[in-house]
Amino acid sequence: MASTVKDLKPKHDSQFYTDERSGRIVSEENMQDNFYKEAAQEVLKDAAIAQQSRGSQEESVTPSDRAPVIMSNETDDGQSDPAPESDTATETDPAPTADSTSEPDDSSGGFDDFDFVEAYDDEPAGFDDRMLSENRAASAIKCAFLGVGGGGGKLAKAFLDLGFTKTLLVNTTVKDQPEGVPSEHFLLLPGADGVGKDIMLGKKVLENNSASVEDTLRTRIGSVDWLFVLAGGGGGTGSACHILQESLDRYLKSVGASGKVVYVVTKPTSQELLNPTIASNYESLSSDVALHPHILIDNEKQLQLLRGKVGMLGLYPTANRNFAKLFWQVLKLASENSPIQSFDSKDLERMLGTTGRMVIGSTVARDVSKQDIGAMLYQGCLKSSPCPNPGGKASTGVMLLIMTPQMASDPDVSKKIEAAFSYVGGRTDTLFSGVYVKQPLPGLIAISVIGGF
Ligand SMILES: Nc1nc2c(ncn2[C@@H]2O[C@H](COP(=O)(O)OP(=O)(O)OP(=O)(O)O)[C@@H](O)[C@H]2O)c(=O)[nH]1
Ligand SMILES: [Mg+2]
Repeated sequence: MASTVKDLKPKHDSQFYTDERSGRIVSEENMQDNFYKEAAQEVLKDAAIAQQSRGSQEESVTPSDRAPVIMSNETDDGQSDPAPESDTATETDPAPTADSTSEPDDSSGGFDDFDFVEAYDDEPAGFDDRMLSENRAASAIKCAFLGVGGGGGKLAKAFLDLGFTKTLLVNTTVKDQPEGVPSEHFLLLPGADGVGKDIMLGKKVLENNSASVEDTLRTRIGSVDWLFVLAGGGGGTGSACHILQESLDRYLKSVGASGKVVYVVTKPTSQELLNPTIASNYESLSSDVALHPHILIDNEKQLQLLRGKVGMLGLYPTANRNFAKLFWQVLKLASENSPIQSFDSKDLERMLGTTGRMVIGSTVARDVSKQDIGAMLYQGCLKSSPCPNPGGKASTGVMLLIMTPQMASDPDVSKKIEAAFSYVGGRTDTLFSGVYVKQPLPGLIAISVIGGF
């Protein structure tokens, strides 16, 4: 078309023109007539050439059918390229049109009869290439970790480092993202660059993005039974985490989970609690999670246990790692068989599902010949626990003992172990216990979890 316009240059005045192709002088009216005729002929000629070059398969395709594709593939000289071939746009597909409301194209003939074929080629529902790989860390239950806010994210990273790949960190800023966390484990929520300890803003941002969190859990974490939500109490983001409860429940339900959301939240240090905002944020979080299964980590107690052993920089990373390893032992031992007494996944699930607060701790008894070993193990677990002391009688308890083969074959030790179980059993309504044999060990190791207060 463009070449036809160039050929028809005005020669005289506005009423007569020379048609340079024929050499004849034509009136303006005739010229316009000829112009449109020639233009139409040119278009038909172009279309015929294009059809030939595309081969016989496209004979039924008219230039107008091709229009949107041609437009998008126009080359510098104004000529149109054939539509590019790709895996998704095959020759049998009607060319995509800009107008989505246009009538369906019947020219595809019988190809619609086979449009089911690709549906069977698809990956099964639920597959997504953003899906995080299965946890490498051994565990009796299928679980995931969701860290909310700066402290929550750092705690979550400690589990990721152990091999719990089903870990996601959610925050309102990238600034307190722990180092060394691959981006696929991080979800940045838009709406604020951190919330500066403003729990109301934290709740607003989390609530506004709850659908995105839910969706990301489904696409990256997928099917798990238990979801551990980790948060630092006192800040504005982590302390707001409970606002996600409804979305988290919906996610767990949608993947057919048999477990629940379990919160792991930290209590600020004594120094931090002097600040009224930190204190009220923490109060708000602890009352939000009170009626859910939860573990409270006492930062003051935890840091006191480490001060003098670890420098300032290493305090939280070491505390986080110690807690993650302790908790992991419980998840892992429940997956192991014992020749003596097993604590199985059902016992673990009963423990984790208990409403209220849980206290987890461990201790080592180097001298197993002592008479009061039962009391020693129980008190030792509480004393060296990162959690605040239990308040009242526990409804559920777990006592796991790990001993060497020598200890396991010593009748004297066996008697004392019985005493240890009855000591703890008397302090909880239901006690689950397990005895595992391993070596080398620094002594008799006890891990206890008591909960329901
Ligand atoms: N155990 C533990 N506690 C931490 C860690 N980092 C921070 N905390 C605690 O968590 C509290 C809240 O801090 P952050 O988690 O950084 O706060 P946030 O949730 O990001 O909230 P904003 O920064 O206000 O948006 C702090 O006052 C600390 O007591 C950590 O690595 N481990
Ligand atoms: Mg923060």
